[in-house]
Amino acid sequence: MSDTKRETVRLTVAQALVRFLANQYSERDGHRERLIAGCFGIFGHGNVAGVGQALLELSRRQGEQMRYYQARNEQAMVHTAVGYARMRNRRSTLACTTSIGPGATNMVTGAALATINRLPVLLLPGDIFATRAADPVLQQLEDPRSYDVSVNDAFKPVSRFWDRINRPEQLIPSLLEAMRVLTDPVETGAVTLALPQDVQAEAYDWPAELFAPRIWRIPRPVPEPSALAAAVAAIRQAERPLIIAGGGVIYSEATAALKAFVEATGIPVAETQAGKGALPYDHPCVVGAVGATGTAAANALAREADLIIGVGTRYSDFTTASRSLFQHPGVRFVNLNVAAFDAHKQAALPLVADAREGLTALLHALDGCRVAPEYAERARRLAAEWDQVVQRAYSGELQAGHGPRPSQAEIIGVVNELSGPRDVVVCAAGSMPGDLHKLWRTRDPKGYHVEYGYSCMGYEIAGGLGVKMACLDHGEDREVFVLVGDGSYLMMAQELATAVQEGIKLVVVLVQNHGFQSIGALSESVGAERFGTQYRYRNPKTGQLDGDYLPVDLAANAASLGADVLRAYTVKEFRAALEKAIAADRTTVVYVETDPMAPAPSSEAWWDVPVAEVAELESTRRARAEYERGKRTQRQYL
Ligand SMILES: Cc1ncc(C[n+]2csc(CCOP(=O)(O)OP(=O)(O)O)c2C)c(N)n1
Ligand SMILES: [Mg+2]
Repeated sequence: MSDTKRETVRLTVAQALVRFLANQYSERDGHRERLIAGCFGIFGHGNVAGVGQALLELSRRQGEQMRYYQARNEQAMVHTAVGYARMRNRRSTLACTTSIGPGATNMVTGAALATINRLPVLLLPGDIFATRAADPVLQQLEDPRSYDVSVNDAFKPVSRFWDRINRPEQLIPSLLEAMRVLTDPVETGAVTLALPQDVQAEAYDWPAELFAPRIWRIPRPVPEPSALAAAVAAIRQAERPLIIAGGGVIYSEATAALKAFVEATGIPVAETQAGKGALPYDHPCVVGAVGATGTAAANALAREADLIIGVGTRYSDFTTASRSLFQHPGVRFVNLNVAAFDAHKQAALPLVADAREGLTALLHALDGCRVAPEYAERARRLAAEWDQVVQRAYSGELQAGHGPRPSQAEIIGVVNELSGPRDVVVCAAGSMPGDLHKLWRTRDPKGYHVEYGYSCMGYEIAGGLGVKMACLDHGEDREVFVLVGDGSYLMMAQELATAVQEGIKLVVVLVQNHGFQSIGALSESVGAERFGTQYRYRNPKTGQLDGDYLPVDLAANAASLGADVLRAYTVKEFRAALEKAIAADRTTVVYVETDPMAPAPSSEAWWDVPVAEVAELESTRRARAEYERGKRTQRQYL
C-alpha cells in the first residue's frame, strides 16, 4: 500500500456523475465501446442546476464528452435509449435525466419497457430535497406515513437496480453497481439513480481514480459439463426437435453459432418477436415466427415437436400460444439461457450459459447427430408453403375482395421489397407487430426491431430514433423504417421534432385505419363487438361513439412537427411515395390509409384472453363457448 495522499477532485455530485459516465466502456470479444453514449434530458427545477449545469460544464472541457440530447417527453427518451441499447446488442445505451415529479414519473413506463425487454437504460430522475429544508418542494408527494417516500419509489418494481443518493459519498458504490447491472446480461434492465435536487449541487472531494476510464466486460458464461451432457442426451433422443430462437440469440451475437448448429443437425428454427432475424428468412432450416403471431409452418412443427430447444427466450404467452402450442404428449424442453430464471421455464432441462458458448458446446458434443431427412424435408416444405402465403398477402391476392384502400399486408410487402437487406423495420403495438412477425422477410439479425415485451404504443418513433442514432454513432448506413398505427402515432408522435432537430433521418410509415384495428378484431373475437375501438364522433341518435370518423389529419400533424410528408391512397401511390422517402435526406412521413377489415393470414394458434363467463349479449356467449374450447388446449409442462 502506498502512503501517498490520494489525489482528490472537488466537484458537485452531478458533475462527478457525468464525468464518471463519460469514462465507462463495455467490452466483449475484444470490442470496446462507450457504455453511456449520451444523455437525453428535459430540465426542470429538479435537475437544471445539478445535472444540467454539469452537462454544460463537461461540454466545455476538452476530451471528455457526454453529448446532451433534448427530447419532448420523458417517456419517449427512455424509448430512445432502449432502441439504442437493443441496436447495440446491449453493449451501449443512453442516460436520461429529468426533473422531479411528473418529469420523473413520465419515465416509469419506459423503465418497465426496458426491464421487461431486458435492455439496459440509465435513468436519473431528480428527487425531493434530502435536507427537507424547503419541504414540500413543488411537485413533492407528501406521504403522512413517511418523509422518506417520493414519487421515485414508483421506479422500484420496474428497475433492476434502484438507489437514492442522499449523501455525496453514496454515489460511488451506487455508480459501480449501476454499471455492473447494466452490463450483466442476466440482470440488465432499467437502472434508476434518484438524485435529490439539493444533493446534485453539493460539492465533495472525490478520489481522482473514480474518473479514470473503466471497462466493464460483458461475460460469456459457459455451460456446466453435467448440464451439457444432459442436454446432449435429450437432443440425441429427440425425433422431432424444434429450436425456438429468442432475443438472447441476437443480443449475444450468436447468430453464426446458431447457423452452424442447425446446418450440422438439421433442426428447424422458429423465431420469437425478439429473436426474429436470428437467421435469414430464406435459410433452409428457418420455419418463421412461432406462437400466437406465428406462421402456420412453425406452429405445425411446434404442435408435433417432442423436444423444444429454447435459446435465449423468455417464453412469453405469445410464444407459447398461452401454453397451448406444444401438444406432443411427451414434449420436453431444453432451455439454453444466460439467466437461470428463464432456463428453468416449462420445467426444462436448464443449460445456463451464454447463447453463443452454449450452441458451440452443444454442436461439438453432438458430434454429427442429425434429424431424420424426412423431418427436415417436412419442415422445408411447410416453410415453402408459408412463403407462398406471404407472397399472396404481399400481392393482395389473399385479401381479394377488400378495398378500395390497400390492406396492411400489401403495405408491409412494399416496405419489405423497397428496403435494403440491412435496413431496420421498427414497430411496437397494434396489428402491425403480429403481421410483421408472420410476414416480414428478415435478412439481417438487426433488421427486425419490434418491441413486443411491453408492446408499448408510442415506442415506434422514439425507439426508431434510438435505432438510427446507434447506427449513426457506429458508422452503419442503414435506413430505419418506423411503422406506426394512427393510435400509436396519436399517443406519442412528438419525437419527430427531435429527429428533425438532430438532423436524423427516419422513414415513418403512418398507417391510418381510424382507430385500434388490433383491439377491434380482438374485441370482436371476445364478443365485445369492437366497442370503443374506433375513432368516431359521438352519435346523438345512439349516444355511442359510432358516428362519422373523426376528421383528424395526421399527415398535417406530422408536417407541423417539421417532417416532410407524403400522402398515399393506393398501393401504387404508396410505392412511389416510399421511393421518394428513401431517396430523401430528411425525416419523411409516408401517410397511407388502409382497409382495417383485411386481416393477415391466420397463425392457427390461440391466445388466452378470458371472456365474460356470464353475459346478456349473444355475441359474448358465443365467444365464451369458443374460449372454453381454447382453454381446453392449454397445458402445464411439468
Ligand atoms: C400504451 C398502451 N396503451 C394501450 C395498449 C393496448 N393496445 C394495444 S394495440 C392498441 C391499438 C393500437 O392502435 P393503432 O396504433 O392505430 O394500431 P392498429 O391496432 O390500428 O393496427 C391498443 C390500445 C398498448 N399496447 N399500449
Ligand atoms: Mg389504427
